Amino acid sequence: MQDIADIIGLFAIEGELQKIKANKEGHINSTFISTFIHEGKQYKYTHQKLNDSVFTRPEEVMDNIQKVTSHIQTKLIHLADRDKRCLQLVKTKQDAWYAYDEAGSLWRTYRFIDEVNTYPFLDDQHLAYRFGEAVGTFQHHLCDFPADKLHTTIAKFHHMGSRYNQLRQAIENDKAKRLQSVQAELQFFLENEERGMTLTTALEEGRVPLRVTHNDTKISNILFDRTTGEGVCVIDLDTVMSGTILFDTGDMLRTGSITAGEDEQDLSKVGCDENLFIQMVKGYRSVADNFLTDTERQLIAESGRATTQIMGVRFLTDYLNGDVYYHIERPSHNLDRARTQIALMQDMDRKWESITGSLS
Ligand code: GN1
Ligand code: MG
Repeated sequence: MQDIADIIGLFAIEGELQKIKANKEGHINSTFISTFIHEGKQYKYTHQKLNDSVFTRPEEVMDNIQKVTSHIQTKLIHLADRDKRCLQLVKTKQDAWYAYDEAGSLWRTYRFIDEVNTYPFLDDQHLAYRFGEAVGTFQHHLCDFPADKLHTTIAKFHHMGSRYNQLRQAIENDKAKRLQSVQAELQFFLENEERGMTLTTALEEGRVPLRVTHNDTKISNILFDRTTGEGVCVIDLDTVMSGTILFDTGDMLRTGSITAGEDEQDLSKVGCDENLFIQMVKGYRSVADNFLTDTERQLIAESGRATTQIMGVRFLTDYLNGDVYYHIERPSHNLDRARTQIALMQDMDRKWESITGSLS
Protein backbone atom coordinates (compact mmCIF):
# COMPACT_ATOMS: atom_id res chain seq x y z
CA MET A 1 0.00 0.00 0.00
CA GLN A 2 1.05 3.56 -0.72
CA ASP A 3 2.70 5.43 2.17
CA ILE A 4 0.06 7.32 4.21
CA ALA A 5 2.45 10.26 4.53
CA ASP A 6 2.44 10.62 0.73
CA ILE A 7 -1.33 10.72 0.67
CA ILE A 8 -1.40 13.29 3.48
CA GLY A 9 1.12 15.28 1.44
CA LEU A 10 -1.55 15.80 -1.23
CA PHE A 11 -3.48 18.10 1.13
CA ALA A 12 -2.77 21.80 1.68
CA ILE A 13 -1.58 21.57 5.28
CA GLU A 14 0.90 24.05 6.70
CA GLY A 15 3.86 22.93 8.80
CA GLU A 16 5.82 19.77 9.25
CA LEU A 17 4.32 16.30 9.64
CA GLN A 18 5.31 14.93 13.04
CA LYS A 19 3.37 11.68 13.45
CA ILE A 20 0.55 9.53 12.08
CA LYS A 21 -1.67 7.22 14.12
CA ALA A 22 -4.27 4.73 12.88
CA ASN A 23 -7.74 5.03 14.43
CA LYS A 24 -9.73 1.79 14.49
CA GLU A 25 -13.12 3.00 15.67
CA GLY A 26 -15.33 3.15 12.55
CA HIS A 27 -16.83 0.00 11.04
CA ILE A 28 -16.48 1.16 7.43
CA ASN A 29 -13.72 3.62 6.47
CA SER A 30 -9.97 3.65 7.27
CA THR A 31 -8.99 6.55 9.51
CA PHE A 32 -5.65 8.11 10.47
CA ILE A 33 -4.85 11.06 12.75
CA SER A 34 -1.81 13.18 11.93
CA THR A 35 0.03 15.78 13.98
CA PHE A 36 1.75 18.73 12.33
CA ILE A 37 3.98 21.41 13.85
CA HIS A 38 3.54 24.87 12.42
CA GLU A 39 5.30 27.94 13.87
CA GLY A 40 5.92 26.08 17.13
CA LYS A 41 2.29 24.97 17.58
CA GLN A 42 0.71 21.51 17.17
CA TYR A 43 -2.18 20.92 14.77
CA LYS A 44 -4.00 17.65 14.24
CA TYR A 45 -5.91 16.36 11.21
CA THR A 46 -8.14 13.39 10.46
CA HIS A 47 -7.51 11.59 7.16
CA GLN A 48 -9.95 9.03 5.84
CA LYS A 49 -10.02 6.65 2.96
CA LEU A 50 -13.61 6.08 1.93
CA ASN A 51 -14.64 2.45 1.69
CA ASP A 52 -15.46 2.17 -1.98
CA SER A 53 -17.40 -1.05 -1.76
CA VAL A 54 -19.83 0.67 0.65
CA PHE A 55 -19.73 4.10 -1.02
CA THR A 56 -19.66 3.28 -4.71
CA ARG A 57 -19.92 6.98 -5.66
CA PRO A 58 -17.63 8.58 -3.08
CA GLU A 59 -17.55 11.91 -4.95
CA GLU A 60 -21.27 12.25 -4.21
CA VAL A 61 -20.62 11.58 -0.54
CA MET A 62 -18.09 14.40 -0.58
CA ASP A 63 -20.43 16.74 -2.42
CA ASN A 64 -23.11 16.15 0.25
CA ILE A 65 -20.61 16.73 3.05
CA GLN A 66 -19.23 19.88 1.49
CA LYS A 67 -22.71 21.36 1.04
CA VAL A 68 -23.94 20.43 4.49
CA THR A 69 -20.84 21.61 6.37
CA SER A 70 -20.79 24.94 4.58
CA HIS A 71 -24.49 25.40 5.38
CA ILE A 72 -23.95 24.64 9.07
CA GLN A 73 -20.92 26.95 9.16
CA THR A 74 -23.07 29.90 8.07
CA LYS A 75 -25.21 29.29 11.19
CA LEU A 76 -22.18 29.38 13.48
CA ILE A 77 -20.50 32.49 12.18
CA HIS A 78 -21.21 34.54 15.33
CA LEU A 79 -19.78 31.93 17.72
CA ALA A 80 -16.21 32.23 18.99
CA ASP A 81 -15.88 28.44 19.30
CA ARG A 82 -17.39 27.68 15.88
CA ASP A 83 -14.38 25.62 14.83
CA LYS A 84 -15.32 22.83 17.21
CA ARG A 85 -19.01 22.87 16.27
CA CYS A 86 -18.77 21.62 12.72
CA LEU A 87 -16.36 19.44 10.76
CA GLN A 88 -14.14 21.43 8.40
CA LEU A 89 -12.71 19.87 5.27
CA VAL A 90 -9.15 20.71 4.30
CA LYS A 91 -8.61 21.19 0.57
CA THR A 92 -5.89 19.55 -1.47
CA LYS A 93 -2.94 21.41 -2.95
CA GLN A 94 -4.91 21.23 -6.23
CA ASP A 95 -7.79 23.14 -4.54
CA ALA A 96 -10.10 20.10 -4.46
CA TRP A 97 -12.11 18.69 -1.54
CA TYR A 98 -10.55 15.24 -1.89
CA ALA A 99 -7.66 13.34 -3.44
CA TYR A 100 -7.14 9.87 -4.86
CA ASP A 101 -4.43 7.40 -3.89
CA GLU A 102 -2.54 5.30 -6.44
CA ALA A 103 -5.16 2.54 -6.19
CA GLY A 104 -7.89 5.04 -7.09
CA SER A 105 -9.49 5.27 -3.62
CA LEU A 106 -10.79 8.61 -2.44
CA TRP A 107 -9.24 10.33 0.59
CA ARG A 108 -10.36 13.39 2.52
CA THR A 109 -8.95 15.43 5.38
CA TYR A 110 -10.72 17.23 8.24
CA ARG A 111 -9.32 19.53 10.91
CA PHE A 112 -9.20 17.46 14.10
CA ILE A 113 -11.48 18.70 16.87
CA ASP A 114 -9.64 18.48 20.19
CA GLU A 115 -10.55 18.77 23.89
CA VAL A 116 -13.67 16.67 23.48
CA ASN A 117 -14.82 13.33 24.85
CA THR A 118 -16.55 10.51 23.02
CA TYR A 119 -18.39 7.57 24.56
CA PRO A 120 -19.18 4.04 23.36
CA PHE A 121 -22.40 4.15 25.47
CA LEU A 122 -23.76 6.35 28.27
CA ASP A 123 -24.42 6.01 31.97
CA ASP A 124 -25.15 9.63 32.80
CA GLN A 125 -28.53 11.32 32.41
CA HIS A 126 -27.05 14.81 31.89
CA LEU A 127 -25.00 13.53 28.98
CA ALA A 128 -28.07 11.79 27.60
CA TYR A 129 -29.94 15.13 27.62
CA ARG A 130 -26.99 16.76 25.89
CA PHE A 131 -26.84 13.99 23.32
CA GLY A 132 -30.48 14.80 22.54
CA GLU A 133 -29.70 18.50 22.24
CA ALA A 134 -26.80 17.79 19.88
CA VAL A 135 -28.94 15.73 17.49
CA GLY A 136 -31.69 18.36 17.64
CA THR A 137 -29.19 21.14 16.94
CA PHE A 138 -27.70 19.32 13.95
CA GLN A 139 -31.17 18.96 12.42
CA HIS A 140 -32.12 22.50 13.36
CA HIS A 141 -29.10 23.91 11.51
CA LEU A 142 -30.17 21.97 8.42
CA CYS A 143 -33.95 22.26 8.56
CA ASP A 144 -33.84 25.07 5.96
CA PHE A 145 -31.50 23.14 3.64
CA PRO A 146 -33.29 21.67 0.61
CA ALA A 147 -33.13 17.90 1.22
CA ASP A 148 -33.65 17.16 -2.48
CA LYS A 149 -30.27 18.77 -3.28
CA LEU A 150 -28.48 15.85 -1.62
CA HIS A 151 -27.35 12.74 -3.47
CA THR A 152 -28.71 9.38 -2.36
CA THR A 153 -25.34 7.78 -1.77
CA ILE A 154 -26.66 4.48 -0.40
CA ALA A 155 -30.12 3.63 -1.73
CA LYS A 156 -32.76 2.55 0.80
CA PHE A 157 -30.24 2.84 3.62
CA HIS A 158 -32.85 2.81 6.38
CA HIS A 159 -35.62 1.10 4.42
CA MET A 160 -36.81 -1.74 6.62
CA GLY A 161 -38.42 -3.69 3.77
CA SER A 162 -35.23 -3.59 1.75
CA ARG A 163 -33.14 -4.69 4.77
CA TYR A 164 -35.49 -7.65 5.29
CA ASN A 165 -35.13 -8.53 1.62
CA GLN A 166 -31.36 -8.56 2.07
CA LEU A 167 -31.78 -10.79 5.12
CA ARG A 168 -34.00 -13.19 3.14
CA GLN A 169 -31.43 -13.29 0.35
CA ALA A 170 -28.70 -14.05 2.88
CA ILE A 171 -30.80 -16.87 4.34
CA GLU A 172 -31.33 -18.33 0.90
CA ASN A 173 -27.65 -18.16 -0.06
CA ASP A 174 -26.34 -19.19 3.36
CA LYS A 175 -22.87 -18.35 2.01
CA ALA A 176 -21.00 -18.82 5.27
CA LYS A 177 -22.98 -21.95 6.27
CA ARG A 178 -24.10 -20.28 9.49
CA LEU A 179 -27.86 -20.47 9.02
CA GLN A 180 -28.45 -23.38 11.41
CA SER A 181 -26.75 -21.54 14.25
CA VAL A 182 -28.90 -18.40 14.12
CA GLN A 183 -32.43 -19.79 14.19
CA ALA A 184 -33.44 -18.05 17.43
CA GLU A 185 -32.23 -14.67 16.19
CA LEU A 186 -33.98 -15.10 12.86
CA GLN A 187 -37.21 -16.04 14.53
CA PHE A 188 -37.07 -12.89 16.64
CA PHE A 189 -36.57 -10.64 13.62
CA LEU A 190 -39.27 -12.37 11.58
CA GLU A 191 -41.77 -12.01 14.44
CA ASN A 192 -41.01 -8.29 14.61
CA GLU A 193 -41.03 -7.59 10.89
CA GLU A 194 -44.44 -5.94 10.64
CA ARG A 195 -44.05 -3.51 13.52
CA GLY A 196 -40.59 -2.62 12.25
CA MET A 197 -42.06 -1.11 9.08
CA THR A 198 -43.58 1.86 10.96
CA LEU A 199 -41.02 4.52 9.98
CA THR A 200 -40.56 3.35 6.41
CA THR A 201 -44.32 3.29 5.87
CA ALA A 202 -44.82 6.73 7.45
CA LEU A 203 -42.21 8.16 5.08
CA GLU A 204 -43.57 6.38 2.01
CA GLU A 205 -47.11 7.50 2.75
CA GLY A 206 -45.97 11.09 3.20
CA ARG A 207 -47.07 11.23 6.85
CA VAL A 208 -43.63 12.53 7.85
CA PRO A 209 -41.68 15.07 5.77
CA LEU A 210 -38.54 14.42 3.80
CA ARG A 211 -35.70 16.28 5.50
CA VAL A 212 -31.93 16.30 5.73
CA THR A 213 -30.98 13.26 7.78
CA HIS A 214 -27.60 12.33 9.21
CA ASN A 215 -28.41 8.59 9.28
CA ASP A 216 -25.61 7.59 11.66
CA THR A 217 -26.15 9.56 14.87
CA LYS A 218 -24.69 6.87 17.07
CA ILE A 219 -23.26 8.02 20.40
CA SER A 220 -19.65 7.61 19.28
CA ASN A 221 -20.30 10.13 16.50
CA ILE A 222 -20.98 12.93 19.00
CA LEU A 223 -18.14 15.08 20.37
CA PHE A 224 -18.80 16.31 23.92
CA ASP A 225 -16.89 19.37 25.10
CA ARG A 226 -14.38 18.29 27.77
CA THR A 227 -15.08 21.35 29.93
CA THR A 228 -18.81 22.03 29.57
CA GLY A 229 -20.08 18.54 28.67
CA GLU A 230 -22.08 20.02 25.79
CA GLY A 231 -22.50 17.83 22.71
CA VAL A 232 -20.78 20.33 20.46
CA CYS A 233 -20.40 18.47 17.20
CA VAL A 234 -21.97 15.60 15.29
CA ILE A 235 -19.31 13.95 13.14
CA ASP A 236 -19.24 11.21 10.46
CA LEU A 237 -21.31 12.88 7.77
CA ASP A 238 -20.87 10.10 5.18
CA THR A 239 -24.49 9.06 5.23
CA VAL A 240 -26.08 12.52 5.19
CA MET A 241 -28.98 12.16 2.74
CA SER A 242 -32.66 12.94 2.59
CA GLY A 243 -34.95 10.84 4.76
CA THR A 244 -36.95 11.15 7.93
CA ILE A 245 -35.24 12.70 10.93
CA LEU A 246 -36.69 9.78 12.89
CA PHE A 247 -33.75 7.75 11.57
CA ASP A 248 -31.57 10.10 13.63
CA THR A 249 -33.67 10.09 16.79
CA GLY A 250 -33.74 6.32 16.32
CA ASP A 251 -29.98 5.84 16.20
CA MET A 252 -29.61 8.26 19.10
CA LEU A 253 -32.04 6.26 21.26
CA ARG A 254 -30.53 2.93 20.17
CA THR A 255 -26.97 3.84 21.09
CA GLY A 256 -27.69 6.17 24.01
CA SER A 257 -30.05 3.91 25.96
CA ILE A 258 -28.06 0.67 25.71
CA THR A 259 -26.28 -0.27 28.94
CA ALA A 260 -23.20 -1.80 27.27
CA GLY A 261 -21.23 -1.58 24.03
CA GLU A 262 -22.82 -2.49 20.71
CA ASP A 263 -20.61 -5.59 20.52
CA GLU A 264 -20.79 -6.72 24.16
CA GLN A 265 -20.60 -10.53 24.40
CA ASP A 266 -22.05 -10.81 27.90
CA LEU A 267 -25.74 -10.27 27.21
CA SER A 268 -26.54 -10.03 30.92
CA LYS A 269 -25.00 -6.56 30.71
CA VAL A 270 -27.20 -5.45 27.82
CA GLY A 271 -30.46 -3.65 28.42
CA CYS A 272 -32.28 -0.38 27.93
CA ASP A 273 -31.86 2.35 30.53
CA GLU A 274 -35.23 4.05 30.45
CA ASN A 275 -34.03 7.16 32.26
CA LEU A 276 -31.37 7.73 29.61
CA PHE A 277 -34.00 7.10 26.92
CA ILE A 278 -36.31 9.73 28.40
CA GLN A 279 -33.55 12.31 28.92
CA MET A 280 -32.43 11.99 25.29
CA VAL A 281 -35.96 12.64 24.07
CA LYS A 282 -36.27 15.64 26.40
CA GLY A 283 -32.95 17.13 25.32
CA TYR A 284 -33.83 16.52 21.68
CA ARG A 285 -37.26 18.09 21.96
CA SER A 286 -35.88 21.13 23.80
CA VAL A 287 -34.26 22.06 20.48
CA ALA A 288 -36.39 20.30 17.87
CA ASP A 289 -39.93 20.94 19.07
CA ASN A 290 -40.23 24.14 17.07
CA PHE A 291 -39.74 22.40 13.72
CA LEU A 292 -41.21 18.92 14.35
CA THR A 293 -44.62 17.90 13.06
CA ASP A 294 -47.08 16.11 15.36
CA THR A 295 -46.54 12.79 13.61
CA GLU A 296 -42.77 13.09 13.96
CA ARG A 297 -43.19 13.82 17.67
CA GLN A 298 -45.47 10.82 18.12
CA LEU A 299 -43.02 8.45 16.45
CA ILE A 300 -39.85 9.42 18.36
CA ALA A 301 -39.97 6.55 20.89
CA GLU A 302 -40.88 4.03 18.18
CA SER A 303 -37.91 5.25 16.12
CA GLY A 304 -35.57 4.00 18.86
CA ARG A 305 -37.02 0.51 18.64
CA ALA A 306 -37.16 0.43 14.83
CA THR A 307 -33.59 1.62 14.40
CA THR A 308 -32.33 -0.99 16.85
CA GLN A 309 -34.18 -3.56 14.76
CA ILE A 310 -32.76 -2.42 11.44
CA MET A 311 -29.21 -2.55 12.83
CA GLY A 312 -29.84 -6.02 14.25
CA VAL A 313 -31.14 -7.21 10.88
CA ARG A 314 -28.11 -5.70 9.10
CA PHE A 315 -25.59 -7.27 11.50
CA LEU A 316 -27.25 -10.68 11.20
CA THR A 317 -27.37 -10.37 7.40
CA ASP A 318 -23.65 -9.63 7.31
CA TYR A 319 -22.97 -12.58 9.62
CA LEU A 320 -24.86 -14.89 7.24
CA ASN A 321 -23.04 -13.40 4.26
CA GLY A 322 -19.65 -14.16 5.84
CA ASP A 323 -18.80 -10.67 7.18
CA VAL A 324 -18.44 -8.80 3.92
CA TYR A 325 -19.69 -5.36 5.04
CA TYR A 326 -18.66 -4.40 8.59
CA HIS A 327 -15.09 -4.57 9.86
CA ILE A 328 -14.84 -7.44 12.35
CA GLU A 329 -12.28 -8.47 14.93
CA ARG A 330 -13.54 -11.97 15.74
CA PRO A 331 -15.63 -14.51 13.80
CA SER A 332 -18.69 -14.00 16.02
CA HIS A 333 -18.48 -10.21 15.93
CA ASN A 334 -21.51 -9.55 13.73
CA LEU A 335 -23.57 -12.17 15.55
CA ASP A 336 -22.62 -10.59 18.89
CA ARG A 337 -23.74 -7.23 17.52
CA ALA A 338 -27.05 -8.66 16.29
CA ARG A 339 -27.62 -10.23 19.70
CA THR A 340 -27.07 -6.98 21.60
CA GLN A 341 -29.64 -5.32 19.37
CA ILE A 342 -32.15 -8.08 20.11
CA ALA A 343 -31.47 -7.85 23.86
CA LEU A 344 -31.93 -4.09 23.70
CA MET A 345 -35.25 -4.40 21.85
CA GLN A 346 -36.48 -7.01 24.31
CA ASP A 347 -35.66 -4.78 27.26
CA MET A 348 -37.27 -1.78 25.54
CA ASP A 349 -40.41 -3.89 25.20
CA ARG A 350 -40.39 -4.74 28.89
CA LYS A 351 -40.19 -1.04 29.72
CA TRP A 352 -42.27 0.27 26.84
CA GLU A 353 -45.35 1.35 28.76
CA SER A 354 -43.29 3.12 31.34
CA ILE A 355 -41.15 4.88 28.68
CA THR A 356 -44.06 6.02 26.54
CA GLY A 357 -46.06 6.95 29.65
CA SER A 358 -43.29 9.29 30.81
CA LEU A 359 -43.06 10.88 27.38
CA SER A 360 -46.76 11.54 26.84
C1 GN1 B 1 -21.58 1.87 10.51
O1 GN1 B 1 -19.30 4.09 9.81
P1 GN1 B 1 -19.75 3.73 11.16
O2 GN1 B 1 -18.91 2.73 11.85
O3 GN1 B 1 -19.98 4.97 11.97
C2 GN1 B 1 -22.79 1.96 9.56
C3 GN1 B 1 -24.00 2.49 10.31
C4 GN1 B 1 -24.27 1.62 11.54
C5 GN1 B 1 -23.03 1.54 12.40
C6 GN1 B 1 -23.24 0.61 13.56
C7 GN1 B 1 -22.29 3.39 6.12
O4 GN1 B 1 -21.23 3.13 10.97
O5 GN1 B 1 -25.14 2.47 9.48
O6 GN1 B 1 -25.30 2.18 12.30
O7 GN1 B 1 -21.91 1.08 11.63
N1 GN1 B 1 -22.47 2.83 8.45
C8 GN1 B 1 -22.70 2.46 7.18
O8 GN1 B 1 -22.26 0.84 14.53
O9 GN1 B 1 -23.23 1.39 6.90
MG1 MG C 1 -20.50 6.11 9.52
